[in-house]
Amino acid sequence: MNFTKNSISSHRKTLNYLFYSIKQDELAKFKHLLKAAKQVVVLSGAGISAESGVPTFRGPDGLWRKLDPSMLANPASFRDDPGLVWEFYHYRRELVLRAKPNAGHIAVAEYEKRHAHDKLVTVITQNVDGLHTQAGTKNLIELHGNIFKTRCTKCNEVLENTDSPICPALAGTGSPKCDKLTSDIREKDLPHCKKPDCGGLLRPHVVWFGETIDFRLFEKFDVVISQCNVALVIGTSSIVYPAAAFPTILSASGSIVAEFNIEKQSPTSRKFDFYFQGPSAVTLPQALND
Ligand code: BV8
Ligand code: ZN
Repeated sequence: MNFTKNSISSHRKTLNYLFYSIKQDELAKFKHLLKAAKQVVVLSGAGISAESGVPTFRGPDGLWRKLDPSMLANPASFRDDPGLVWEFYHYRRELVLRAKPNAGHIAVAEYEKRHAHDKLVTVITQNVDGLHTQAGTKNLIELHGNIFKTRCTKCNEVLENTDSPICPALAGTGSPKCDKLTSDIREKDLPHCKKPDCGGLLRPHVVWFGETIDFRLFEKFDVVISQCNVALVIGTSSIVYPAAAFPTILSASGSIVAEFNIEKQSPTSRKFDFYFQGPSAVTLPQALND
């Protein structure tokens, strides 16, 4: 069997993936602390959905049409070219509609369910893909909204919407490989509010850059963060605020903080109590399987 260089390296990656296991002594210490915890916070970012095939924002597969997502996830771009922004979201909706929660999402949801009688587990996600809900997580805060909800720009009505496509004009559009940086879709062909006295243009019900998080969530955060004993920070580059500040605030308020990330950690960059390197679909089941 002639192994080419590629097949060897992908073979090694698979083996590595299969036999990846966290440093057992660190894991034992973490699990001991987690066992005693009454309030657990899970803060997740795009990395937890990577193994479900959902591109991360800043990973190698993260860019869309050479545009930084933050150039699309903002109100000014929507004002200037709503068709282009809707193509971006149509692409992601269609991709996520085909995605399934992975072992990481499921480990978190099953941990919450198994400890319903003795711990309060709160999941705060930056993700808008709805995969935590699909995995069964109940106590969930979708900090940045959800791409399967629309909000009317005129009457502010928020509705669930999993239509595929969300409107005929978007069918077959949104390919990330196409090099067009504008859209030909006319605004009148984009999704509009069905209320007879409204008809306003719909937007995805997500928080764009430059928009504030729902202030009602902050009161909830104060309680959750002040009472947290152990926090798991999963698959986030901690670049986007205010979520990026949460791990430091949690640590400062006395919580044990464990990071789960695929990146190798440089010795100096360790900021919190634990760092478990690896794909979260592998590391989370090991960390939460009590
Ligand atoms: C706010 C929804 C008050 C949309 C998102 C200038 C003007 C205006 C605002 C600002 C400004 N400068 C700074 C700001 C604040 C701004 C901000 O933080 N900007 C950053 C870029 C510096 N924040 C805001 O605007 C927020 N609002 O501050 O309001 C305000 C208002 C006006 C002016 C000032 C302040 C609102 C931010 C919300 C933006 N919306 N999403 C959509 O999704 O379309 S954020 C977007 O990024 C996603 O939600 C995503 O989750 C989030 C963060 O990214 P990550 O989740 O961390 O993902 P990333 O790809 O970066 O990293 C993935 C990680 O996973 C990596 O570490 C990787 O190693 C790891 N990984 C990969 N694979 C795996 C893995 N780990 C484990 N296993 C694997 N298999
Ligand atoms: Zn409306």
